[in-house]
Amino acid sequence: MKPISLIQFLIEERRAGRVNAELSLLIEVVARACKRIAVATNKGALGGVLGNAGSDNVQGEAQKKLDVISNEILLEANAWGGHLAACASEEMEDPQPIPDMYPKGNHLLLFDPLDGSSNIDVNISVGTIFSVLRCPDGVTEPKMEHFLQPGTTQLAAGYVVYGPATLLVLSFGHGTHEFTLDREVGSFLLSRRDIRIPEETGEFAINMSNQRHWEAPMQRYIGELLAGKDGPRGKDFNMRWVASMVADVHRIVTRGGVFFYPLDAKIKAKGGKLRLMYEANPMALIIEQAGGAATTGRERILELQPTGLHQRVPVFLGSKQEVEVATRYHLMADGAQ
Ligand code: P6P
Repeated sequence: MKPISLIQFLIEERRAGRVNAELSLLIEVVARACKRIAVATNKGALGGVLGNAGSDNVQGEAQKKLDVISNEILLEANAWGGHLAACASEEMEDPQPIPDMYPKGNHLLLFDPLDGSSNIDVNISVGTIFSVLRCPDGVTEPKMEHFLQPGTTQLAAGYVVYGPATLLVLSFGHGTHEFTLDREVGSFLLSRRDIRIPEETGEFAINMSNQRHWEAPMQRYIGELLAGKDGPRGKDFNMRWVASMVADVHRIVTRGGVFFYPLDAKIKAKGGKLRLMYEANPMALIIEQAGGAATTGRERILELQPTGLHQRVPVFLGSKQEVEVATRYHLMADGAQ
């Protein structure tokens, strides 16, 4: 049987009362914009879009040309649709209001337009991460504080991974589902419904080069994984690190695993490396809706009360059992202090 398209899926969800018309149209617009980003990334060197843009983003990171292009594609696609009150992006200091000439909607869209962009020039998978919040009633000119809602209030979260295939993974809080882009037709087709992440795993993802900077409980936990079957865990573990969150998370969504970007002495002052509002929160909803867990090593990510649009947090996510073990080690160490 031919898989259903994203649009058919969205109509089903609307009929089931799990999504309203405005939100489903917003997701269609975002998915269409990501198809354009896929075309741009797939051009590689032929598109004249590799390399640095010669500017820095709000994080002080050198922007790739494709960062800027992807950001513009998402802003332009969402300006006229009438579903949004404002957008926020990793690439922009402040929220972007919808231009006055267009109708405004009741949603706020946050995104990392091209996560992992440092991998573009070496042709490793990158992705777009997005999160949808409700715009507070009566707010027509959303300010930053209107975006600072806990991850549990997200109406939708998703990512698109631009890899050998272009895949959209999406959750409205009623399961996590995967769509594969059929390039010949130009449609996203449902490839996995109600994904379940195995609770146990033998695979972890972390940037080991930071090991000497980790907190003691992280040293202990990873040390036990590395000890393998002769150690306290009694089994061998494999390791992966793509350094593209969307690619690492998608591997976990596909076959299980656990991903860590813990606090370390280098980044402790900043609160972590990954951003809460448009990386950790959307990924946490997707992972939890697939039966996994997502914490900061101490707290459930989705329950954090945000304090800033570009706030950074530690991220432990993936197969529930391993996230729980690593989190327990941190809480025990805190309790011992
Ligand atoms: P590191 C990419 O820059 C990113 O924000 C995530 O996509 C990725 O998981 C992480 O940073 C990689 O960080 O320190 O290994 O380069």
